[in-house]
Amino acid sequence: MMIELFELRGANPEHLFSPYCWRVRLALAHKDLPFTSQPLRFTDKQPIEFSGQKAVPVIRDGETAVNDSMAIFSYLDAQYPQKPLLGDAVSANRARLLERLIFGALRMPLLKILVPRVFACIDEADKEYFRTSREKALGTTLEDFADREAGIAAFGKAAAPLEGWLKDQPYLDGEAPAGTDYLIAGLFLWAWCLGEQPWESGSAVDAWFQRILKDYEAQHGPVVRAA
Ligand SMILES: N[C@@H](CCC(=O)N[C@@H](CS)C(=O)NCC(=O)O)C(=O)O
Repeated sequence: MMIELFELRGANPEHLFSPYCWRVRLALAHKDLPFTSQPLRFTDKQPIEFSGQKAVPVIRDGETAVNDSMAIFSYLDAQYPQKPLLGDAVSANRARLLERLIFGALRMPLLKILVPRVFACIDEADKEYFRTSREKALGTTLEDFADREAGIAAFGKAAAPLEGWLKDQPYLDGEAPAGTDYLIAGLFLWAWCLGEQPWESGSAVDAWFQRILKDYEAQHGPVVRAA
């Protein structure tokens, strides 16, 4: 049986933008694993009840359910060892450390840019839930939290080490892409699919992102992007 991927959708069921769900799509494409997609709204919780929690991505592979993008990477490496994402214990641990560091630095700047765009593109049925849950988590209104200019400036600073690294080699993981590339590219796809590009065209980071996007699109077709 084919792997099923439960993932977040916008008002358009083909509009995917969750950074965590993108990580898993990129990882499945990396391993050439076919899958079927179950696109869900934030408020569609029943279809993932079997996973024992309420967040996507979730994959179902036969009898096995796995949630959390990092845990899914580990599962895929254990079950489908071709083209490792995380590699041996030492390298997997380093990927986790990098994820923590880079994610910590990029998430808030991206949120400041993207919150209004997420709100605009989600289904009507999700709007109240998204506003209430996010305003509680952020401690302020979506409108007061959002700050596109500040977000873009902070993103540029936070991404500077990546820019330096990618001037010297094509992928974060070296000559070929692997887990760290997808963990971080998921964040870039979040922005991209919501119609933003907070990095400079022609930068090393841009060239890296475009390589990953092109490889993915060669396998799965064009990515739906908000205007
Ligand atoms: N640590 C999880 C985070 C997953 C997550 O936060 N997913 C969001 C979508 S981007 C979600 O499903 N949220 C559920 C909700 O807000 O009710 C992972 O890496 O997969």
